[in-house]
Amino acid sequence: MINDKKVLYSGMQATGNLTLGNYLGALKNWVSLNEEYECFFGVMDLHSITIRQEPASFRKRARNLLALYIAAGLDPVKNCIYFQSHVSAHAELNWILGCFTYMGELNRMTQFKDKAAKHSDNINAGLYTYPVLMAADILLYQSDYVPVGRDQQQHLEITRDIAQRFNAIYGDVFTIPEGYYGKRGAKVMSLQDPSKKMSKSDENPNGSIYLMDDADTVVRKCKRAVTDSGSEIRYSEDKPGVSNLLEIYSACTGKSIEEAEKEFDGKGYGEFKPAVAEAVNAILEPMHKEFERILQDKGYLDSIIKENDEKARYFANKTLRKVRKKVGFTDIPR
Ligand code: ATP
Ligand code: LTN
Repeated sequence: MINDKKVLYSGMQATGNLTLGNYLGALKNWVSLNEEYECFFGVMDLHSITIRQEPASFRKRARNLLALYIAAGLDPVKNCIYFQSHVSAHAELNWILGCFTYMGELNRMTQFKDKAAKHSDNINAGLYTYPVLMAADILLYQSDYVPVGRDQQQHLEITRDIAQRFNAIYGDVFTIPEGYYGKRGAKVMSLQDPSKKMSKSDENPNGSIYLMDDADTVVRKCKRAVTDSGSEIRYSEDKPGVSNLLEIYSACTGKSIEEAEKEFDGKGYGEFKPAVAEAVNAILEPMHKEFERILQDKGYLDSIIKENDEKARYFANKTLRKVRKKVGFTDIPR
């Protein structure tokens, strides 16, 4: 607990450009959580280098991601938004927890298997121990809740196992975190293959709407989105393309799926697709303006980064000191 509130922790990697899926499925839903929880949202740049990054564009992308958190509505005073690599406690606890994690456990991680297959030229140890660092992220802040998508649930499970193992040896050191499954965010599928989720690492850029896409690009991508046989605008399992567009329309306008179906009853794709694009642009345009404003004010962004890094360090170091003591490291003379 911090300030009588339970702690909630999440973050995104600074790999690739964020998509509408990341926004509607995660970011948008984070915005109001600080009313109930003490929230930490990291830019997970340590995790990002498990895949090779080009330094100049990586530096820019990580800073842009933090600015995008703010532009999407995360208040940097009410939430702690910070860079993982600025808080060295993450790397330190990662090492310690690595000594409490079994290779057998890591061998079962499906994300490692997927990523190793995808990046067969660079199967590095960081990719393998990725879940240990994620456990360190979560446990450092004594987090109660972690909003994660289905693909990260296995990592949350191993985090709980590591924490319970550590507590069983040393007493109550870590809060055991739980998944946060509050208001369900929309699941957005690829515009080119609605059986796949929209993803920032998709090779086909037409499948994803990026948060930084300009209005014309959004219109073009929506127009090109694959649809299904028949011309009816109806939500159904046998119409994955149209259902996905309806889901996007509903999430962007706040209208229910039923309301949206009624609105387009008897109308064709010629009217529906531009309306979807317009709804998406109504979300993206103000976000772009805010993003530019934040990035241009370097002094403002730097001061936010400093304050939030400081806050993250304070809580992280508190836990790390406790862990060091429990494990039996010698005191650092002051
Ligand atoms: P990558 O392609 O690099 O694996 P990604 O786009 O799948 O990335 P993640 O970084 O894995 O995204 O996820 C960040 C957050 O966004 C997670 O909380 C995840 O659940 C959410 N998210 C990602 N894609 C979608 C989607 N298509 N629909 C809804 N939520 C999504
Ligand atoms: N692995 C996550 C990003 C991530 C994270 C975390 C999420 C790193 N550390 C701690 C929640 C809590 C991803 O790729 N979505």
